[in-house]
Amino acid sequence: MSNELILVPELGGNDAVDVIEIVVAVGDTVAIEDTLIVVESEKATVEIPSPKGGTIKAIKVAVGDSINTGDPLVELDVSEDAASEVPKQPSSTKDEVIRNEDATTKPEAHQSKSDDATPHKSTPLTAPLSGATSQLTTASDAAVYAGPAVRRLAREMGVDLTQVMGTGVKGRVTKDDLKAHVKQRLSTAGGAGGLAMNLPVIDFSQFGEISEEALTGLRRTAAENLHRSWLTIPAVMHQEEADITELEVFRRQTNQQISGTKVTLLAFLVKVVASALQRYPRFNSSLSSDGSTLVFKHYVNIGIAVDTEHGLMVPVIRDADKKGVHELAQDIEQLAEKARLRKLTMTDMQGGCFTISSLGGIGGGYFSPIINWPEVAILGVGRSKKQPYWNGETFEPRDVLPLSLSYDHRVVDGADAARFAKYISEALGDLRHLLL
Ligand code: CAO
Repeated sequence: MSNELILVPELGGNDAVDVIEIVVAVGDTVAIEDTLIVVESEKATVEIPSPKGGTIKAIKVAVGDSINTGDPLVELDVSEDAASEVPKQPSSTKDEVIRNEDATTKPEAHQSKSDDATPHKSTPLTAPLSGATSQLTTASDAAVYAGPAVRRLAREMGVDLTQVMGTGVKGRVTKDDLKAHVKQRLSTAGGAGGLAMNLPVIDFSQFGEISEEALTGLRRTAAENLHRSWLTIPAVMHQEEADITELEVFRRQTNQQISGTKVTLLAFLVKVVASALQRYPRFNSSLSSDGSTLVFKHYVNIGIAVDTEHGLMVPVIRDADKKGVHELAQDIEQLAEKARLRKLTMTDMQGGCFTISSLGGIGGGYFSPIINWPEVAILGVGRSKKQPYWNGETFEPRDVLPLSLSYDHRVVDGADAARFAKYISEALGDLRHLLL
């Protein structure tokens, strides 16, 4: 046994690199080529292996340190036994172990620029030893058999690597394993919430007085659904405006002539969107969960976001395309009332094809609504404003409605979105478009 100071090996570059992970702890026994630390440069993540076997006596670097070739790394009590020890293999038998044939060669840093799922020939297929002291990786994570690129991706995604089933050589966790794990988590109830829970715990009381309120089941479910949509849908927001001056005159006249439920702007919006969904069927579709098929719906059910004191609810107006504006207004009134009294049933909230989120009664202009998965688009409606419009001869005051269309770019192209939004704008501007 002899104490040796292990230095940072040749890293193949002139610049300093940052220590992002320390995968050993004082007292750990390491074999030749076991990873000691992981460093990151602008170009790559690199595992630095031990050149000898032995027991870690001291660690000379910390996470976040900037280090160079030749800097002290660890103090190692080199043992003959440990020096000849076969690197540890999780979930493998001893005769399956793959090791560096030339244990006496100078260790090289193991570089992985993108996907390091396939191990380098001389890379030790070892899991880092237990007892990691890194702030970024938990001790149990460190015992998982995965390369630095996968570890980095797991950190970015907030995934606990110990929960991921490795399908690579000797049970190594690959990027595909990580993606499959995330996909599976997202497809189960609570998956997105689970990811959110990996965020660091912050004690806000250290900055001032606080109080707490537990999220209701409804708000938790909404949060999970919104988080899943946010994470999984590549959404684009398209802005359009509609001149609703004539529509508002017509609506007011209509309300003077009818009794009972008042016809609101939202009822007209539902009517016009129902027509747009029939003309542009991709907006009335859903992507299959494996992303290989588009499911077109031959019915038109439109969800309306309702603000309640218990949180956001989205009841669904069925067969909106078959209903007149007055009947739609009655449906909206009834569903909004049920939502506020918490009397909506599961059936009331299922089967939507497209959602309208109207904030116009409250205020606001353009905003970025989050798509209500498995739908592929949502229309956000702000408050109309009187604006000066040039009619060719003079400016005249017009009621202009801001429309924000978020759409899933995997399903809908930008040009389709522009046509869809333009149609809605034109139809709101002149209801005769519905007849064409
Ligand atoms: N511009 C100008 N005025 C508008 C308007 C708009 N875009 N939208 C509604 N108004 C008017 C209505 O016409 C009505 O005026 P009148 O009394 O003169 O007719 C008044 O504002 C109140 O409308 P309302 O909001 O009560 O009714 P609605 O049918 O337009 O909306 C509902 C019903 C249920 C959608 C609405 O009450 C609601 O809950 N909105 C919030 C939705 C929400 O929270 N979205 C965010 C989801 S993401 O967090």
